[in-house]
Amino acid sequence: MPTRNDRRSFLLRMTGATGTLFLAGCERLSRSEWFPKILGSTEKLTSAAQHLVTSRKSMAQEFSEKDLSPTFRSNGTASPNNPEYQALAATHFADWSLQVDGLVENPIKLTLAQLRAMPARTQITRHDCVEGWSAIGKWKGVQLAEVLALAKPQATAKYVVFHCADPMEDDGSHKYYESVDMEDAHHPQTILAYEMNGATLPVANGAPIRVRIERQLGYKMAKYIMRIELVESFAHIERGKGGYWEDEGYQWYAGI
Ligand SMILES: Nc1nc2c(c(=O)[nH]1)N[C@H]1C(S)=C(S)[C@@H](COP(=O)(O)O)O[C@H]1N2
Ligand SMILES: [Mo]
Repeated sequence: MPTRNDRRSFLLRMTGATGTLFLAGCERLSRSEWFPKILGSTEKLTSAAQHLVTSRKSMAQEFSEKDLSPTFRSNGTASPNNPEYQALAATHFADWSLQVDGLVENPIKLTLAQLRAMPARTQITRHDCVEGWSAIGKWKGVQLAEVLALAKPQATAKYVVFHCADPMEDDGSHKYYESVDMEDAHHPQTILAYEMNGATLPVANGAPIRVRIERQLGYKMAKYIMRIELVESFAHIERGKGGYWEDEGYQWYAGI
């Protein structure tokens, strides 16, 4: 069994310069949901270590129904402070649509009904937040690759940016955003999820859709997605680091 210290030094080795940030979160691990059931086993450490040396195309571990956490908590925004979003939520997102644009041949808008009509993937996976908690949840959604195929990315597109509804400042500015590269965007387990644990995705967990990027840390899994933009660089977006937390100093590649 790895001890907490093993885990901590592992995270420190992985995170390098941002280690202190992660360490602060790790101090809270003992009071968190990290350890129940298989979460204390060597399994994750081994697979995490392997991910450093094996292909990024490898699959994240999938679990079974009996492994599901009793609850999947909400973290960060639980209800976007955004009148436009709240109006969409009031009618269960009947008028919401996902805009896919930027460096694409075919900019599109897809309604929730259209996304739900596309081929679906269901996966039970573990979510790891750097604040020191983990939870296993079941996600159903459409593969991001399917959506991108409809929009036809241009050859110059290098990253996929998720623009979210929730402002991170009280004045409504600095909306949450995140990004991944084309390889992670096309990974089979990268899905735009509209269901969690067999029910419609709750607002607290990112309704109407949130992305799952299963081999990355929790902060990459953007909730309340309104728009997907394909870009060649992040220079024109916020502070240019590819994500809200990256702009605050977190690592862009949050692989585990
Ligand atoms: N739009 C948006 N996406 C977000 C966040 C957020 O505050 N806003 N928090 C991130 C973090 S740090 C984590 S751990 C997960 C939490 O997802 P959950 O609320 O389903 O637990 O969402 C991520 N995606
Ligand atoms: Mo997180």
